[in-house]
Amino acid sequence: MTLRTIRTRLGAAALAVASLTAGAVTMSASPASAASMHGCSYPRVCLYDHSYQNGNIFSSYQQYGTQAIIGGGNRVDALVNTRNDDAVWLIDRTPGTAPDWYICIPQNTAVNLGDYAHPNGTTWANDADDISIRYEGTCDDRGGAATYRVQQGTYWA
Ligand SMILES: [Ca+2]
Ligand SMILES: [Ca+2]
Repeated sequence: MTLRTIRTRLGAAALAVASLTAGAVTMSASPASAASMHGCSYPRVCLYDHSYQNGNIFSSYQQYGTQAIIGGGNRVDALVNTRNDDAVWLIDRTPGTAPDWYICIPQNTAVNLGDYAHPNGTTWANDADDISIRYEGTCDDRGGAATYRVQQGTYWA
């Protein structure tokens, strides 16, 4: 066996290990587990440039209540919520025009905001200014019922 052949076989083995690792990460993202997801450590909420699959985390949060997004408004493209009992709201402030808007991401959920239409005619990518970790893990379906689906609505501060 030449050195070149050995290198090729080692490369193939490394690829096989990488595939197994990727599979394990996907499986660990099950609800109700105190687990990290997509590089975001439990019990944090992480914000990403680009997608949560291929992007990078630019800030993370674990305190209840509303605060300005660290790293800038109109920036976030994706969110990963590793928390088991708390939903998260992203709030788009619209100065001079009431109301503001929010999108609610339930517990143990990862979203790419480009997948959600915003009332402003774009998607929710690059719109949120504030973030709020809630005391309940569900979102309001706007009919008064709790749901584990992403929801949005008007936000009267
Ligand atoms: Ca947008
Ligand atoms: Ca905004």
